[in-house]
Amino acid sequence: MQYFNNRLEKLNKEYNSIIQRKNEIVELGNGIFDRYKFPVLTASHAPLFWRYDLNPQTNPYLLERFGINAVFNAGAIKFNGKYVVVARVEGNDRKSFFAIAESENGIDNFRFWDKPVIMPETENPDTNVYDMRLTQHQDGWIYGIFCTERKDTSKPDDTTAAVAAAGIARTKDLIKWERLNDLISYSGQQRNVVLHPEFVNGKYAFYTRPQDGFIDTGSGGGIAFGLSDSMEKAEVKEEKILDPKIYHTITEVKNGQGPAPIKTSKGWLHLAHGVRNTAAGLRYVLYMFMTDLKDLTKVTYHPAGYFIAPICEERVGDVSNVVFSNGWIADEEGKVFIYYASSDTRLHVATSTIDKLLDYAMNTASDRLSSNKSVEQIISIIDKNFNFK
Ligand code: M1P
Repeated sequence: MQYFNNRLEKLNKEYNSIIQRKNEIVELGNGIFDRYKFPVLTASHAPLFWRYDLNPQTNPYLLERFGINAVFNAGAIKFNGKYVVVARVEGNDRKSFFAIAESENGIDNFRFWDKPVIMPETENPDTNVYDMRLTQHQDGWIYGIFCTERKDTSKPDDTTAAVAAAGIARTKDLIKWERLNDLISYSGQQRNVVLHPEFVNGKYAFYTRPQDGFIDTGSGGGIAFGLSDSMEKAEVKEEKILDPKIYHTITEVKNGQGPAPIKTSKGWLHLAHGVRNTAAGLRYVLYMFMTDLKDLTKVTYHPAGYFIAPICEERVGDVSNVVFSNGWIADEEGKVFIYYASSDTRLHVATSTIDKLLDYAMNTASDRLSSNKSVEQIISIIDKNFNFK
């Protein structure tokens, strides 16, 4: 009993120190956004009462009974005045599930709600669910669109064969979720599907990511846009590529929409991820672009290269050299909280403002697709600085 109590006291102390620690901005940066010293959510943020049987009669050694491997890719929303994220929590058993954590200020003291989300299933049960994008839609519902992954039953002997589709659920309170049919599309599999917050010509609008296989997006493609008459039976008959993958850029292998875009007076601000291959494996970075307020398929600004790439500790984890984002919050004061995960392991926040992000998106040159053109670009900045007195 003494052993049990000592161990519990130490575990509680460690947990509380993580939950209560203050976060702080890492000085200087690039001016576009601020990074923070500590991740906002990690596996260690999972409450002890999720992981341990706390009864000394049934668990005298106080052994962990349900290990949490990682907490990462989170949808985000400002809800009842709190900064709320719906994180992808992955157990030691490799299954992901959704759990909600909230914070008063969006940068620290995130605390999980007592129980993970109970997500109803369709007639075709999910094997694994992850990467929820939250959209507060004009129709009054909060939608969560996520990847549902199932065994590819057409290849029974291949234990790695899987099918990815877009699962859809909606809620009013983030507690009770109504599961709707998965999105029907006609371009193979889907991951990284996001619901646009407004009706478009009376229809629901989706950002999709057509892909030939479970991992590979195949030839062509990119982030696409399509319309559906309803959410109850969501079906996108036609997907129009709005942000294609491009050779020798950060999106050469694949890309995907991040969270739902933010509406500004100058256009819709988008956050997305781009993937390229390297000798060390795939490298995921985040980038931004803007679309026209009226024509959502028209890209108006597309700064070259990445917006956030993994650095330092962020570069290492279960899937190293990855940053991924499926959640951001623009608050009433014009501050933007970008929740990004590093290396499929932990969740961070970066903060900026709408004004700074617009300045970045509208005044950073786009990728002109050759070394020569990049040199022209940097020389134009140098010359302007030399002539500026
Ligand atoms: O492992 C990196 C990411 O891989 C997938 O993203 P994408 O479909 O664009 O390749 C997702 O599984 C994502 O969760 C993961 O972070």
